[in-house]
Amino acid sequence: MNRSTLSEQFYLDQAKHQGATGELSTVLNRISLAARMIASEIMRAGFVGTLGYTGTQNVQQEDVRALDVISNDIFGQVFEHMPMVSAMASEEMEDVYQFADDGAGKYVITHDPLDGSGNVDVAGQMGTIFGIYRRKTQSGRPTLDDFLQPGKNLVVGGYVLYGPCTMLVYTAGGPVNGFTLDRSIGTFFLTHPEMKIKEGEGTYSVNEANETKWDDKTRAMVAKFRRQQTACGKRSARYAGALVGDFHRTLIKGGIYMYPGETNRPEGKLRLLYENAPLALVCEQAGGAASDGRQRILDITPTKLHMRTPLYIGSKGDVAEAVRQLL
Ligand code: FBP
Repeated sequence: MNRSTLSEQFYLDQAKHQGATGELSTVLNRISLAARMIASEIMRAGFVGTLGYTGTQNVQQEDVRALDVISNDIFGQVFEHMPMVSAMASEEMEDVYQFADDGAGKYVITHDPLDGSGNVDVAGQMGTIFGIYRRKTQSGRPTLDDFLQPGKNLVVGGYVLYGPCTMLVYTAGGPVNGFTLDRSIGTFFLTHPEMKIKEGEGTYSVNEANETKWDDKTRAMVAKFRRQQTACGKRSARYAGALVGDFHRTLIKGGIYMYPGETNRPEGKLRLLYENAPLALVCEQAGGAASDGRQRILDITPTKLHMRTPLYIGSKGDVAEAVRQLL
């Protein structure tokens, strides 16, 4: 395998190719730095005692883990004093966080610093999900309005997978490329160029223990996938309990990941701005699809920072079949 394609060089080449200023490649470099720092924190959590909870709850009313806070702080650290980035929105922060500088930066970042943090104590897969938007407001400090944009406005969408290896996968609106971290030298190398999702094969991924919370149509649809009774044919069941892990497998093997709405929570669990939209951009750029069961995820304009939507994401045929069954 040609290991010459360093991520840093790739970002620069891509920027040059797009006639860009290179500011975006600087932002991508910072994201890969955050990924390496978070990967290192995860690996040594057992030694330094950062497994477990902090005893506090976040804006989602979820119990916060020490690594959730550490990962969120790392994003704050790597983007403080980055003139092209003026603010960030995070799963772990109630409001928009404005960086100290004059706030003139043209980009804002959305992120889930540690997705699947429930897997911390069991050494399971976890991830970071990120999106970069160009601000809507040209002057002055960034506002909430700069974040309430549909996913189709994303400049970059991507994720980091922390597992047996650490991978960074993103699209800047063009092809989807995957990089693997060589921990011995702390550098990401391009290992998965121009990723394309498979059609007509793969797995289905949903937490079937939530079945009693679903309406009849959703229950019937999932049952058809379980019984191999959909137009998609055979699909094995897989569920890592971490969106990034389940999505990454779906991107490589094909199939579908679902987090349906529930009768008492029709909007479901997952957050549009920093979970569903960035992954939807990656999936669509890889030839797949992403829906909330009724419309394309990338067409939905968030009405609030922590807005949730149901998610059906994966191979075009599987998502179309799931949506058809929900009609
Ligand atoms: P966070 O860990 O970032 O809150 O993400 C939500 C998440 O953990 C996803 O990663 C995962 O797919 C899903 O929730 C699991 O939910 P459930 O336990 O209901 O299946």
